[in-house]
Amino acid sequence: MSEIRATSSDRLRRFPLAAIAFVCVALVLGFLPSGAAVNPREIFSDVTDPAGITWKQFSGESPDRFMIEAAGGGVAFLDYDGDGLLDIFLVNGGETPKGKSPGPVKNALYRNLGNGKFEDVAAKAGVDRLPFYGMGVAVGDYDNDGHADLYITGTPRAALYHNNGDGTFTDLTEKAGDAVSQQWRRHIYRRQSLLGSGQVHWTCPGRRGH
Ligand SMILES: [Ca+2]
Ligand SMILES: [Ca+2]
Repeated sequence: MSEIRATSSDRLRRFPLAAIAFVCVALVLGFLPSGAAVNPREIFSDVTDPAGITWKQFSGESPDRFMIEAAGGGVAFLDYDGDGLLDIFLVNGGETPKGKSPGPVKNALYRNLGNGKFEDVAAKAGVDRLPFYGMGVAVGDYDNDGHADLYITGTPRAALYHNNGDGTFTDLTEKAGDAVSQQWRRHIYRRQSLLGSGQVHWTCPGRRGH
C-alpha cells in the first residue's frame, strides 16, 4: 500500500513538468492559441468590388508568347489631386500581333473618394490611353511643383506625364527630351518566342544578343 502511495506521489510531482512540456510543444506546433499567433485571414479583406474597382489588365496573350505578355501591368499609389487620400493608378498592357483586345486597352486612375469607394477618372485626367504597350509606372514630383507626376514605362518606349494640378496630366515626353524614352527603350524585350533549339532570342534597339 505504501509502495502504491509513493508511486502516486511521484506521478503528482512529475505532472507539472509534463504539463509544461506539453504546453510548450503545443504552442510550437500551433495547437493552442497564442497571443503572437494571428490568423493571416484576419489581416486583409478583399474590398475590390465594394470599392468599385473593376479594371482588368489585358496582356495581349498570344501563341507567340512574348515576354511582355507575362510581365503584368504596373501600379502606383499616389495622391494625384492632393486631397490627402491615396489614389490608385493602374497601367494596362496592350495588344500583340496575335493578341487583340475586343475593346480599347485602358489604364485606370482610381480617385479615392474617402468613403471606401473609388472612381475611375483616367479619361478625365488624360492618362487612360497609351501609344505603346504599358508595363510599369514610377511616381515623383520631378519639377517640384507639389504635384506628383507619372513616368510610365512600356514597350517600345516610355512617357512622362506632368501633373497639371487641376486633375489632369499632360504628356511631356517629347518636351522633356528623347532621352526620357530612350532610357527605358534600351530595356531588353523578347522579339521572338523560343526558337527550335530552345534558344531565346532577345533584342533591343541597336543591340542584339542571345
Ligand atoms: Ca487623392
Ligand atoms: Ca510635379
